[in-house]
Amino acid sequence: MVETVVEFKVKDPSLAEKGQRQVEWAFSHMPVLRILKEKFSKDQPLKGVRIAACMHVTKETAALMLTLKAGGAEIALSASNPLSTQDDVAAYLVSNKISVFAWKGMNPREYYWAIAKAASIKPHVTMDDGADLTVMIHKIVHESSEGIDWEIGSEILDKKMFKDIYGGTEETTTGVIRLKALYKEGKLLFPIIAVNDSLTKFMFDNRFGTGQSAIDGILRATNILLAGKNVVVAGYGWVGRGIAWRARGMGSRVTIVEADPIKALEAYYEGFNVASMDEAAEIGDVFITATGNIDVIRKEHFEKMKDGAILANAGHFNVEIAVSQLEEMAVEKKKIREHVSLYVLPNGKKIYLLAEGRLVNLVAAEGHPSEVMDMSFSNQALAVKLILKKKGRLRPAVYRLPRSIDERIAKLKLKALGVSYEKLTEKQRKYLESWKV
Ligand code: RBV
Repeated sequence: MVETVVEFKVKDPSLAEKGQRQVEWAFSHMPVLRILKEKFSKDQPLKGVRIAACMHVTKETAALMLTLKAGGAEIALSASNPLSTQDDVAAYLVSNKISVFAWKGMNPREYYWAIAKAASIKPHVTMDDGADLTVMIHKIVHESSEGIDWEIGSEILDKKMFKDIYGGTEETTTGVIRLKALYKEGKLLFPIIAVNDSLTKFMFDNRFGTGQSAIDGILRATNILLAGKNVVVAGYGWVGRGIAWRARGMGSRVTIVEADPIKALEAYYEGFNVASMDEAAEIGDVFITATGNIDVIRKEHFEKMKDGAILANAGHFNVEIAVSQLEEMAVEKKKIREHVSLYVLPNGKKIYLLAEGRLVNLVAAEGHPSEVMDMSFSNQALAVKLILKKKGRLRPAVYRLPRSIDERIAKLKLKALGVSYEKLTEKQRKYLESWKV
């Protein structure tokens, strides 16, 4: 037998055994993905397909990668955040002949180098969380010569490597926004399936997943008592909603800051305090951003904050809290716990920043629980299968998965949970369809 050797760069390959136990734990909570893995093993729908993936290297992502591999795919994986990699999991994937370029604590150059290495597999399919991989590929093909990603990517990549791409998938809201912008500019090169936009993704992962994991990250980083605290949540999309409801459940007084008047009104009638960031800055003990936008908390807000305010971000990029402004204002900065940095302002006030303003749930905790990632990553696996089925027949645009896939995943999940749902009788179904003019 010929052994295939895969190229990789991880922190420590000897962590593989520990990683294996983590991945088995994740799989044991991912019944839908387990069913798909078995089916993929049998049918080999991804045989000979090369996938370049840029995802958080977690135990759940490992379960997805092993599912794709079971279906016959060849995979190269890089991290989608410099701090979110679980090093033991990365090692375990390498021991399974998956090409991984990821370790916790990469610097920006290493981060983009790793993405370029994953892209150099000459992919048929791309899989992204935040669109850094897809954007790098577009910069190489369009020869845009802009930014650190192009600079590093162009040392390793060549536009010819990307002529066989059938399509790509995108996991998260921010990535979908970026790719839709590329499409609008007329620059999108291949079809993208916005996995984020599946109902069985965003209603569960974004809401219950982030709702729990962001709080988990804040608690692991600080060990504060949430009961009685004034918690300010910026953004009342699916992520903000999840965080707000969970913080309320822990006994916090929750204030929502929202720029969309309809969402602000919704938050108000759901019983939350609603305020501008200017107002909220003065009352908050803990601030959590979940907007997808830049400078949501900035200089004028830091100036108004109470002594001891704690800041965390749950959005994909580290742009929501204006960290560089905080750095400029501070007269002193020091790390006081693993994921807590103290900034002292000229007036002596202390502000604590968690996880450097990066995704607190993936940096200070383990990301979303496996149970919700089960549905997100089942959507990913089926999206890859769909890209192959439709190969050459989808024009470059951003697509959603069909409703039938959402329903299939929901049904499998309900079955695994042992929950029955109601079936309409023929008479009921006809009744609903009988309203005509
Ligand atoms: N996310 N992945 C995990 N445990 O692997 N946790 C969160 C995990 C994803 C989630 O789907 C979200 O859309 C994205 O991270 C934000 O980067």
